[in-house]
Amino acid sequence: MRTQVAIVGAGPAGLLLAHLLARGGIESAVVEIRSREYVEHRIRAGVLEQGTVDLLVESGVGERLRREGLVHHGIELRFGGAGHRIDLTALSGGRSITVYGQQEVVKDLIAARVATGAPIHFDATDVRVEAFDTAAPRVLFREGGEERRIDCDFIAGCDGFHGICRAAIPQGALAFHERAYPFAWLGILAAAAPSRQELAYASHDRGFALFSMRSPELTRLYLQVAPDESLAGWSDTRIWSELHARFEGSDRWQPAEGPILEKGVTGMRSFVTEPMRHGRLFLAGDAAHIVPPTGAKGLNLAVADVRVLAWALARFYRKRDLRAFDAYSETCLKRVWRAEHFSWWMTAMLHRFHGEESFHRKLQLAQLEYVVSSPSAAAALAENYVGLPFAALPG
Ligand code: FAS
Ligand code: PHB
Repeated sequence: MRTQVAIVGAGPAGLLLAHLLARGGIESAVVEIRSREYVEHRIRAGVLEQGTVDLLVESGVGERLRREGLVHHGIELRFGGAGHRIDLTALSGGRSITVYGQQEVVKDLIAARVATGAPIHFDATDVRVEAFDTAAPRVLFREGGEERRIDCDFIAGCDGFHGICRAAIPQGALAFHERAYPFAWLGILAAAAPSRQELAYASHDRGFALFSMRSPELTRLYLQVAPDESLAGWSDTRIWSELHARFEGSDRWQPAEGPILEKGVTGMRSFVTEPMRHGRLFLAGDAAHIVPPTGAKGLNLAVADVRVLAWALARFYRKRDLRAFDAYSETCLKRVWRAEHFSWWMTAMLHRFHGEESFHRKLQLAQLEYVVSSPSAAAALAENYVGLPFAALPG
């Protein structure tokens, strides 16, 4: 097969890139190792930045998002037995977040892709990327027992942290910057009507907890647990009991309980690959970087990356201008490092570092007190949380 851009991975990065390219008249083919059913039901992120929502709506895939997404203008930080609202919209010049599950974004993007009839290969196996340091790169894979080959001009590595594209780049060509955290998140999806309108982040002596939601019927909750925590030790009763303990406060608010539909443990890491390009292979999204989910940045960074990549590819096909590709990695990494810092900062401020001396916990509480009492400190959190404006891209 022949196409202009071969995209490895049908997560938010790969699917949105395919969609943006198609709107610019650029052909692509998407190769995905999982089934359509699997990727459309993988529960992950839940918070969309203002810029992400604007881009999805402007590019014609935001109709259901506008209808079903929950627009939020604030979050609450809970510590020391009290809740403190951060007015995101007032502090960020009118910007907001929208709660809309990542799997819903994926469904909308796959529906848009399928409607165009453009190729998307699910259930691929043995995916390989080759010759991306030449002008004739290619993607090889097996589909239905048949060997397949896509000849293309460029390859977009959108295959996530555990994909093959980053690993295909020759040793020594990339630099990695990473940090591991001494905890993980145990996440649950509960069939319970959210008992509050906005998200609540709790920093309790017992550990961090997060209250979020997916719809008027579904509550999403997270608990800080040990980095190698096994779900086996967490009965539904123990989960609810720990959540109630960590959300305790003088307002007596508590998450409503309900049948737990899904449980999972997600490790926490910060990771950045530099540069995000090698020859005609471009890395985007989790294939290039990972953030701890505390700042709700992972999915939004993937969107920001492919917005720049789609722009660079459009400039090439419109003007045969290769210089835009030179700007890709540098432009993306500016936003990536801002989001890496914010995600690390939120994580360091809100989680319990068991084993740390009492001085560390006192510093955390002092910082939380400052953030909720100083308008400028709260504004710094708000503008990062709703998402800073996208980088300007020359026409
Ligand atoms: P993705 O990982 O979403 O997509 C990569 C795709 O490539 C997948 O469909 C995969 O099947 C496919 N693939 C892998 N190897 C391949 C190969 N060899 N060939 C072809 N395809 C291949 N972010 C938040 O903001 N908030 C959260 O609460 C949150 N929770 C998360 C929970 C978990 C368990 C994980 C793993 C991540 C979470 N994230 C969260 C981050 C997450 O949302 C990512 O940032 C987001 O999925 C990034 O999108 P992509 O870059 O498209 O990568
Ligand atoms: C979620 O709803 O899944 C969510 C919300 C905020 C975060 C992380 C995850 O910081």
